[in-house]
Amino acid sequence: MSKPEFQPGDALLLVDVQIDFCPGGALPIEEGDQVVPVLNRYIDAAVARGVPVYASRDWHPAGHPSFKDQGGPWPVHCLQDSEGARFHPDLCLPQDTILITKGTRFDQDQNSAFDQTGLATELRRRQIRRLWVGGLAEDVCVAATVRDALDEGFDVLLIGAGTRPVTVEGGQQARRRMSASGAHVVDA
Ligand code: VGL
Ligand code: ZN
Repeated sequence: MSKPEFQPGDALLLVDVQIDFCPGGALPIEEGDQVVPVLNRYIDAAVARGVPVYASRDWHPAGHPSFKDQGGPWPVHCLQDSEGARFHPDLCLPQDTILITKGTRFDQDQNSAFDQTGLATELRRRQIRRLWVGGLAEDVCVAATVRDALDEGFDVLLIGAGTRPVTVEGGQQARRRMSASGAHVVDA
């Protein structure tokens, strides 16, 4: 892996690196845990350069509309305060990580870390212009987050080795779409 070349105005955004999305979890993504050592290197470099670290978490109430038993597409996962909703234990988040909680609405899912969280406002307030994005899952919440980031006018660097999809085809399609929309894939 090459060393990330952070610039002033950069932030690191880690999407949903939670136990339930890793092997053994409630909605396991193949090799989901393998993003952790990769993202830890980015965290180290970010801390060394004073680059702020943001981490989103999927944080669902019981009976969430995205759950199969409610007619949604997914098994029950990332229940608020459950073990499976915790960040992966090996992810070395700095103490001053800025937490983005999403998926808490009773009436609709929020795949993107920008969806009704105020994240764009927060980033502009901190004069962030460019985001390094990694996490889970590439074809679901990472893709939605990258799309919204680009729509909000941020430059996006997708950390290729630091993300994994729910399905292989979904991941390929998501990466093509993110690239076509202007995201740059680094560390592929
Ligand atoms: C996610 C499926 C359901 C994700 C969240 O974080 O990518 N995927 N909820
Ligand atoms: Zn979810």
